[in-house]
Amino acid sequence: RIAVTVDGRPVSVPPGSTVLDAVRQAGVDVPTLCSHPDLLIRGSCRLCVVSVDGKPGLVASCETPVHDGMTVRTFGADIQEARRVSLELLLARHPMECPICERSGHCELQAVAQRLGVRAARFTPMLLPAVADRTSPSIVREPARCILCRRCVEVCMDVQSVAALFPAGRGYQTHIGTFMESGLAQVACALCGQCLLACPTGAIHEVDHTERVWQAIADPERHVVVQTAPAIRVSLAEAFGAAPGEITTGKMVAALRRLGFDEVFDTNFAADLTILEEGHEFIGRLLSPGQSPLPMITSCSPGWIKFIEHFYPQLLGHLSSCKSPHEMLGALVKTYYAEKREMDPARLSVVSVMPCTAKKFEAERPEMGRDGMRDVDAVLTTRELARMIREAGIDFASLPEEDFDEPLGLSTGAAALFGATGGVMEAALRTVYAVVTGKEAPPLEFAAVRGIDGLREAEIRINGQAVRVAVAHGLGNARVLLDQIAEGKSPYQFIEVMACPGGCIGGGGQPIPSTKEIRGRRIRAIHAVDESKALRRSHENPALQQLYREYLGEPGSERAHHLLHTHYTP
Ligand code: HC0
Repeated sequence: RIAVTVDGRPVSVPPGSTVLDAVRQAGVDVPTLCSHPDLLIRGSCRLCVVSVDGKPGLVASCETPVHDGMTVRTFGADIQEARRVSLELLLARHPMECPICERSGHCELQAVAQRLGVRAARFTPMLLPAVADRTSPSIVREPARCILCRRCVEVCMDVQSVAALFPAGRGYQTHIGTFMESGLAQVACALCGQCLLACPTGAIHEVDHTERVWQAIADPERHVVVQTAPAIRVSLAEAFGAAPGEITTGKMVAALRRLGFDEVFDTNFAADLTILEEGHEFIGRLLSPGQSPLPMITSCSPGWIKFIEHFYPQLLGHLSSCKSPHEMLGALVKTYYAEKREMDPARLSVVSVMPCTAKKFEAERPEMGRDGMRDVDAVLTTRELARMIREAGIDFASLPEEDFDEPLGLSTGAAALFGATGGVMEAALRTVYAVVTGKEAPPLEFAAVRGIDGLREAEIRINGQAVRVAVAHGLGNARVLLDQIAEGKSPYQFIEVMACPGGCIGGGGQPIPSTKEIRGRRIRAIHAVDESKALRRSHENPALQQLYREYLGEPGSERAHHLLHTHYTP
């Protein structure tokens, strides 16, 4: 280990550490706007400057390696002044529109300005004449609010391997650009929103659907049904100050009723339904290999779908034909549920609360609806729901626990798993194994597909046949598996891909911050939800069995295909 002295206190850090690591080890919190625990960014914002014995001037601690015997000073008039100048230069090109900015109150720039005691703008404002990009159905970019930290570039390029965003221009004209300065809707962007999670300010945010949801709720002619994704119940409370991983399913349902939704359903019900449809499809492909290509790949993560459409359109046939669960639930609300309640489906609005920005895009895809009717009418992110709860003056922490409505609110532990990487695979294996072997006590937990490694694989023996499966989360990892398929070298029969690191619990619509450590806590909560359920295999869901008896017939039936499946074409 390397011995360093920070403000007179000795610390030791592993070789390869930076001065910033050593300073933090000493318990000192230096300000920074570009450093991020999941990303490798060095020296963009210059706020973390410190003095190091033997080096002239001040150095950015995040990009300076430690050496044995180094002595560091983290505070003093010179350091204070340097940090303030750097910050004020950033503020000189930043629009002061905090009261109307989505990130106000939890903006890192705002927090640092408060912390450094900056009260006046010393430098003449020189705002870039930047125009907001509102072309995409999911994400808005407001370049005027950008502080050029490059976190979005790093996550888009190195984690997601998409490279939709990159630095462009020189000097004062430097900005984060896109190919030919086009709108996000015109470039190869997966709309996963990881850039948005990484952004320290309000320069990237979701397209707001709260206004259209308020209007639907206020309209006495409309019957407004809401559904919540598996990941919301383990993260929503973070927006109200709770620790990551707190499970607040009952309070979430209670809050939605108080907001005025007429019916509160659970996307988890449709996750169970997805397992029956997708499991059936997989067994079919496995037993008649010539008909549809193997490996079959999950199709529920819309950022992933957009990625494969842009970068590997020749492999679209590998996708399962299943729509994603919230689209399935929307389709059922406007058919099965409308018939049961004798309601005109045109009077129904379906609102999905999702941890995902790409779901806004997915809901508008032409494939997701029929007879001129959308399956889903609005998609709120976890953050947007939290804003609505706050706007309505609801004290989230003191809400009682309430249950979802019947019949589309009942779900198993398998469905809960969908929210975490590996969860769809594990849920599918539970049902596929039980159906194929007919065993009474098939295995419940498939540990090999759990975990946080970007790529995981397992071999499961079902009735003597080896089934090789793989799981990828984060699009850079998905690319590895796709390259194998493209080269004809994939050893797998079934692959799960989720666009976002950690799966949906790490989605672009989740509370910020959303770091690796926080994602780990949310994943543990997802597993706890699974373990708390009396029923843990999707095919055991009695409401689902009733749906098949009353309406759909068999998995893969003609009606199931009409409502629940789709095809993506290049
Ligand atoms: Fe997911 Fe979903 S699990 S995509 O990851 O499959 O967003 O949470 O709602 O639809 O169920 C996201 C999360 C969902 C869907 C489900 C799937």
